Amino acid sequence: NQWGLPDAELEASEKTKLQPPSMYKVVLNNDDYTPMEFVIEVLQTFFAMDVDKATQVMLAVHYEGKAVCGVFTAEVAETKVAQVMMYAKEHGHPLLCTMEKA
Ligand code: NFA
Repeated sequence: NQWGLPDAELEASEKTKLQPPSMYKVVLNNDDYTPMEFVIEVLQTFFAMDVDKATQVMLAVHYEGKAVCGVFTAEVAETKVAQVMMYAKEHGHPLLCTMEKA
């Protein structure tokens, strides 16, 4: 530890300092049916991308199978996934959005 003391002599507070939150990648997965324009709209709407960035990410998903849309804390990542899945379902598209630990 930073004090050069045995761990047993550290104050409890030294071991219970708040850790940074775990971060999660939100991932879009390719499919054969969702229109490219719809994926671009999703990336602009839920991930604040401009049309050029959204097009790049959409094409990365299309050609590579999946791509990361952003990295967020667990609660934000869960919300993004739920919003994208609900939006796709509402529009009748099978687009799949998932999250994985960063
Ligand atoms: N592969 C889809 C198509 O050719 C486009 C797509 C891109 C779907 C990214 C899902 C994610 N219409």
